[in-house]
Amino acid sequence: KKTPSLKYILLFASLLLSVTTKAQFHIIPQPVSLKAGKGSFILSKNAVIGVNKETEPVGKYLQDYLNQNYGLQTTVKVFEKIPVKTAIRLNNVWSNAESAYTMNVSPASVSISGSGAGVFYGVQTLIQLLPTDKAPTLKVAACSIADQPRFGWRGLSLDVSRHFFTVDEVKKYIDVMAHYKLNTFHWHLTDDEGWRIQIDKYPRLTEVGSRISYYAKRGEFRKLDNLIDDGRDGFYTKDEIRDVIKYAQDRFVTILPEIEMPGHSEAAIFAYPQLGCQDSTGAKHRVRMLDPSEYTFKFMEDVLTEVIGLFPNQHVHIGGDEAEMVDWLKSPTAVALMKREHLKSEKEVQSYFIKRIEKFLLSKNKRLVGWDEILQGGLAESATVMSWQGEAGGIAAAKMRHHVVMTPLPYMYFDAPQANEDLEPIGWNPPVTWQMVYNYEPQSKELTNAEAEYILGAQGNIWNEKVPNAQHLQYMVYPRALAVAELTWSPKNEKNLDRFGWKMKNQYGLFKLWNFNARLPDIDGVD
Ligand code: TNX
Repeated sequence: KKTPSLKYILLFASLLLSVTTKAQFHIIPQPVSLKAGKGSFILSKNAVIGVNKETEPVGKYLQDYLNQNYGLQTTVKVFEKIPVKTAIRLNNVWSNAESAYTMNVSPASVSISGSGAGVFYGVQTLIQLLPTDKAPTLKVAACSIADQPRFGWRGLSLDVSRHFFTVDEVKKYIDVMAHYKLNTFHWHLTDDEGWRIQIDKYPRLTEVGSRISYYAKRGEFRKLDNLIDDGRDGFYTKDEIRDVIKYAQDRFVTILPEIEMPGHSEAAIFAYPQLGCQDSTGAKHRVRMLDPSEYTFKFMEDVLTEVIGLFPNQHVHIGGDEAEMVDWLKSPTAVALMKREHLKSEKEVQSYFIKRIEKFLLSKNKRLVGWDEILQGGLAESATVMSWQGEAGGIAAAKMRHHVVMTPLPYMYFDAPQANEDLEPIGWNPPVTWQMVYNYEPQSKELTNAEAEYILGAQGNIWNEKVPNAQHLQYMVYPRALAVAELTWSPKNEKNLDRFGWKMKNQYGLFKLWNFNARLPDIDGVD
């Protein structure tokens, strides 16, 4: 018998080595560049986390994480120049690439450098490399990583109108988003089924508008579909909103508040009937549409003024979807407005409405975001379009040199079941699998390179008509949100469905550690 030549033995050994070393790095989203090193770093009790003044909050965040999840005590020390022998070093360095970081893990230490959010993202990468079984030895495989995001908008929405979620539940949602480097939390705060944000000037919005299930039960309100007793009602006080904003800021998450208009406004109209579209007899013939009256514009501007006072980010979402515009044709206010402003159709009334709100937002230094219906009748000058009815609206807007966030049906709709509908009857759209989400590409082939620059990123959406509690919410959104994280962060040429599935499976331990109820597909059985 011939013995295999040295060449083959070496080849086999190196293959084995590459498989075993690669196998340790199940990072989601996939970093831009990742090289395995030799050996591993052991994070031990009382390790020092060396920080600069700028990275101190992130150092404390890591310290809290290690304490809460592993019961491991560490010390955060502030230095002007962090000594090289420090176990974990979080260095603030200048970089012109937003959110970029580098991470080097050697048997002696972990060094993370970046600017702004970069160090925070490096810490998230480190967190994913820690074992998840509460093992006494926290071992991290040596490696060197250089990383930065592909898109600036890596979003996830939450509808708190159809079901109310508590501050703690919202925080948990934001916390897990941030672990996967998602950075935009779209907070759908108002809709037909409930108004969820305190507005001082109009107290009935929350006194009445947030207690819709109570009124529905007394028969004073449109009967809601599938009325579920618990979890329908509630609202956030301004202090609670500020608390959530701070919590998100600590995790480099921006909050995009959404106040719906001119449709989806049943809760507001129930609280302030004068807002509602009237017919010529003065009776309200529809309950969901705002009347385009001076009262309504003043009301909405007052509301937005208070919203802007709370949320420091640049964008405000004003909804704009599914307006029942035919109602306006019966409204004397709308008919008079059409005459006065020479508007030829109800779509032009909608465009007038949105443009007027945009003008107001611009006067406050804010930019308007709206669902793709805002294209109808003429798009407001500097509006950002969220493309949800497929990609057509987003493509049209990008060609007009408007910013776009891609959230198209079906890929980004997490109210759909994730697998066979018989197994998961909850939801009304056909199933959207994690594979479908993962394969979505936000920069459509129909765009030139210059037009594609207007795609800010993508976002997963969840609507909660049929989502009764936080456990179910977590189940609906994850693991599909992991696919959003990778497709918005990682380079296009790093897309790899098999590797992603394998990495996803390696997150299950983290979900358990975080007590987070994600769906756990059987990857080997490809479910
Ligand atoms: C349409 S998506 C809506 C939501 C509903 C959803 C149900 C969008 C902009 N509007 O208000 O919850 O359908 O799938």
